[in-house]
Amino acid sequence: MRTSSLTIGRHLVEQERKVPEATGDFTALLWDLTIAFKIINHEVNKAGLVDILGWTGDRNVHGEKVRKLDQFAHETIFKAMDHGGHLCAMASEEEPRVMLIPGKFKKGRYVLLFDPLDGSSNIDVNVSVGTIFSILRKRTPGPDGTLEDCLQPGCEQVAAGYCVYGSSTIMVYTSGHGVHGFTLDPNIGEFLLSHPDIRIPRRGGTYSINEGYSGTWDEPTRRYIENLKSPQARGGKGYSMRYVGSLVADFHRNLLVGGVFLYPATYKDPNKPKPKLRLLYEANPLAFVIEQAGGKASTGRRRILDIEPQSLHQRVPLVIGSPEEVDLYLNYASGKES
Ligand code: AHM
Ligand code: MG
Repeated sequence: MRTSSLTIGRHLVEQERKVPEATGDFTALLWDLTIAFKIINHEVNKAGLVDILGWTGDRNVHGEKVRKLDQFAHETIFKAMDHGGHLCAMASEEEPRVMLIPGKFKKGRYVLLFDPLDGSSNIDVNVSVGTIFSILRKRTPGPDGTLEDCLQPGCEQVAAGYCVYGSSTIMVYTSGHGVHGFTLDPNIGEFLLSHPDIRIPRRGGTYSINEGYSGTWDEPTRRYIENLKSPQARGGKGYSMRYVGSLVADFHRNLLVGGVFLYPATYKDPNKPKPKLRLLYEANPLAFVIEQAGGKASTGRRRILDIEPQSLHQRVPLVIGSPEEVDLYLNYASGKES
């Protein structure tokens, strides 16, 4: 049975009416994005039937092998968004430089940053993957977007969210007025409001971390996780560990039921901390969503949304989820708890 017949299109228009100075540009931008999500969803669902699994033979800016579906998702978003007249530039996890809007199209006043297919190492084995996006307002003069327009702290985001291509396809977004989730009804091809005004529980019974790397964690992280695993944790109720390996899927579960996701820096070399997740395409958009839902996001030392980005593909440690779970980690990180 359908729980709501409010389409994302109508929801966006209703949100727009609340902002007297809105031009409709931003609404149209988000609408265009939902079209890209539907196209990617269609292709992800065909994986295995058509020749879209496996590698392209190239490596991306991070030195990772590029999967065909990663490339497809990247191109789909670029092509869906380059001609709407709303954007002045885009940047993608799969592309080393800022991507400008082709000269033949009108330029707009927004910048789109995206991870086209997060968790893509899971594609070939039918585990959920997703797209993550972040929208900023242009702040430099001139028609074309610049690197400076992309390198804004996360607290400047106008909107952010993600789409999970999972057992059902769900898009979650915030434009600074709460967090809303829309499930794709495949029968009518529309995203329908299924999760209005999502609030993350203040505590949760789940932690998500790649425990295979425990030998490379710093001391506070090791002690924090040990504490979660003790039978006395959470007043004796204990924690469950859940780690899909797709940030977007792990994040979505914790957002709905409460919990914490951690990807700390790893220390194979004690002098060289190595974080993995990208500030602009992963940490910032999910931090905006979690804070709007009542949660927290930190590197362990500072709030994610306060970081001034230094480069397009900067990586950061990430601890994100229920506010009291993140606070507990921060107590360990600052030495208040040991
Ligand atoms: P990707 O954007 O290239 O897919 O990489 C990010 C992914 C996250 O989705 C996930 O949380 C993490 O990498 C998994 O990494 P690991 O296999 O090291 O645990
Ligand atoms: Mg990713």
